[in-house]
Amino acid sequence: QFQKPEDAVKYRKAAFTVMAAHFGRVGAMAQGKAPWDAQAAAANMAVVMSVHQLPFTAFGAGTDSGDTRALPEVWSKAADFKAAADKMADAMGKLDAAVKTGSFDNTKAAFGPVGGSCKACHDDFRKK
Ligand code: ASC
Repeated sequence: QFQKPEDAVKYRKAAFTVMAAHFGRVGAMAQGKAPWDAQAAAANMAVVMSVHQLPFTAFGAGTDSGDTRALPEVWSKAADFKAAADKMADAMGKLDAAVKTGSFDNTKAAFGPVGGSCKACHDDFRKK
């Protein structure tokens, strides 16, 4: 899938970067730091939904060194890493559904669990 390990590292970081940019725009609204705009939230959420699973295709064997903050636990506790990604995907699906209702309150309520799932994975699987 990737020619060289460093290509995989670059790819997953790029995917996380795009995801964080668009998730962050939804988050700013959900947290009251930006005005609620249901259409903008939906547009940003559509990008998030199309990219949030991509990084996890790029943590293959041999991609544990170089320019990465991934901890060895990504590979040594692969089942836990997958469970953490699945938890995020599940929370993300719920946030997407909430955003699609057009309701700020629904979005606000569904946002927290996603942020928590990001943080949980960073705490366990990413260098500080
Ligand atoms: C974000 C983002 C993350 C998470 C994390 C939640 O918006 O880019 O990595 O939320 O900060 O704790």
